[in-house]
Amino acid sequence: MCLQSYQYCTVILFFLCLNSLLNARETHIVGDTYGWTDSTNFSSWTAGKEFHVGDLLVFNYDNMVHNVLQVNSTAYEGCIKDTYAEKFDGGNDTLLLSEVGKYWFICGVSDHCENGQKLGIVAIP
Ligand SMILES: [Cu+2]
Repeated sequence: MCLQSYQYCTVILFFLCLNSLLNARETHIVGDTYGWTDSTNFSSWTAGKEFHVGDLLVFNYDNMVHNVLQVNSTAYEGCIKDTYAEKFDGGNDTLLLSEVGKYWFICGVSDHCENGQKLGIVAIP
């Protein structure tokens, strides 16, 4: 009985290790080679992708023309630019998906958000 449960634990541990190897941190370049622009369709960019806790999001853009605002769902839907939680304007910004949940980003410049420069993702375990 004792031995059996030990073996059971070993098997569980093995699969946990395998699982964490398979879920190794992934880096997602937002918009791929197009980057974070107002002419990229981010709904099609996210289609079919999985975002996991521990993954990185990289926003590449011309910081004279764009920025990245991390916002809530209301600001995302309505392109509200003055209630952001975080603002990035480096032009090459890396963001860690540190917890499970939804993440929303918009560009705060001009009417870029209204024109579709917005990104909503869900990070899963
Ligand atoms: Cu922009």
